[in-house]
Amino acid sequence: MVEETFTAPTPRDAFELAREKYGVFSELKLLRATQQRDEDGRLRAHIVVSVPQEDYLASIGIDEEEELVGEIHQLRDQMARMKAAIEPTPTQPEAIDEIKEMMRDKGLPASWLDALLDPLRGDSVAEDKSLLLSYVLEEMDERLRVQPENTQAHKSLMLIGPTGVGKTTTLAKLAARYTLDPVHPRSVALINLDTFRVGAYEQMEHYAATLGLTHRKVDTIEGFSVALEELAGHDVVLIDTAGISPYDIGRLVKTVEFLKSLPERDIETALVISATAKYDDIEAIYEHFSFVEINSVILTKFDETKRIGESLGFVLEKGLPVSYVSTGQEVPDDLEPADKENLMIRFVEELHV
Ligand SMILES: Nc1nc2c(ncn2[C@@H]2O[C@H](COP(=O)(O)OP(=O)(O)OP(=O)(O)O)[C@@H](O)[C@H]2O)c(=O)[nH]1
Ligand SMILES: [Mg+2]
Repeated sequence: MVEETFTAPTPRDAFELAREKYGVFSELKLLRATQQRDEDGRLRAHIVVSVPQEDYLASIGIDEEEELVGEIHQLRDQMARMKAAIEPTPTQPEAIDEIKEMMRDKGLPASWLDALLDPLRGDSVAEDKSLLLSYVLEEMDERLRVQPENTQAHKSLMLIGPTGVGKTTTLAKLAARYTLDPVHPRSVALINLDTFRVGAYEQMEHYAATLGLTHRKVDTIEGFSVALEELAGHDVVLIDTAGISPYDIGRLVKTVEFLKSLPERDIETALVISATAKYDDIEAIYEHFSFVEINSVILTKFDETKRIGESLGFVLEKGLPVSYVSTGQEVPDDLEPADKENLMIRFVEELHV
């Protein structure tokens, strides 16, 4: 109900005005009536009647539905204001989290970043993105290990790793590098332990023939021992192995048997990893070879990725030194001894991609 006032010379006239306005069917109730003289001394009656809301709205040209919609809008606005007052205003993500996300995006492992950056929370440096970025890069630079190339070492080096990462190609590049070293050319021999893949021996035979190198195909542990004995007079013996997929336990067991069969011999092992691989996959491979002592990591396919952070993150986290980096398919040109500065420059360049 809505209260409305009508004014006329007498209360009866005033009520008549109400009746005229609302008609006889509207349920009007007289609430109050007063009589006063106006400025001219005439008597004026004021009556207040209660009018049903729908009749009142109709009299001013609003139908009930419109009114309801109006009310709903009002309520919605009110609720939005209340919600805004209750909800905390979203805070800016912390600089630490932004840097972590950026570095994770570039492939660095989350656990390594957490361990490095979380202790800084609350510190004023944690608010400064460029400071944090330099801190991460400095730490990477400090922890990244490379194995300097020893051009005079007398050694046996075995390459192990997953299928197709470039073990045989890298072996050929290394063979050429050692053989053709202008200062200390060394005599190199090759051993192929890959008895699994069709064409593996022919692939090595091709490289050996090109470089004029002695090579041996070995199927058994005894044969391995004999081959090493026979080739002991060479400065460097490079040993190729079958690529091992994380699901091929048979090949893994055989490769490990070869390695463990000669405990008295000093065979260096290099794990060959493609820089195109994802961190989790690299870690799975590493776990696979966990019972082999890995002396260094050779990173291949640097030319095929813009995200070397995955493989750098892996060597950082495991504390493994990188010995060589392969940058293409060309034998022998596309191989470089690992250089910390070059690795860091490449990583920093990728931050802008
Ligand atoms: N783009 C690029 N390709 C490479 C690189 N290293 C090797 N490859 C190519 O990768 C392919 C596989 O190379 P392989 O040397 O046969 O690899 P593998 O690890 O011996 O393979 P399996 O013996 O089958 O396990 C070949 O086509 C190589 O030319 C590299 O650094 N960059
Ligand atoms: Mg191979």
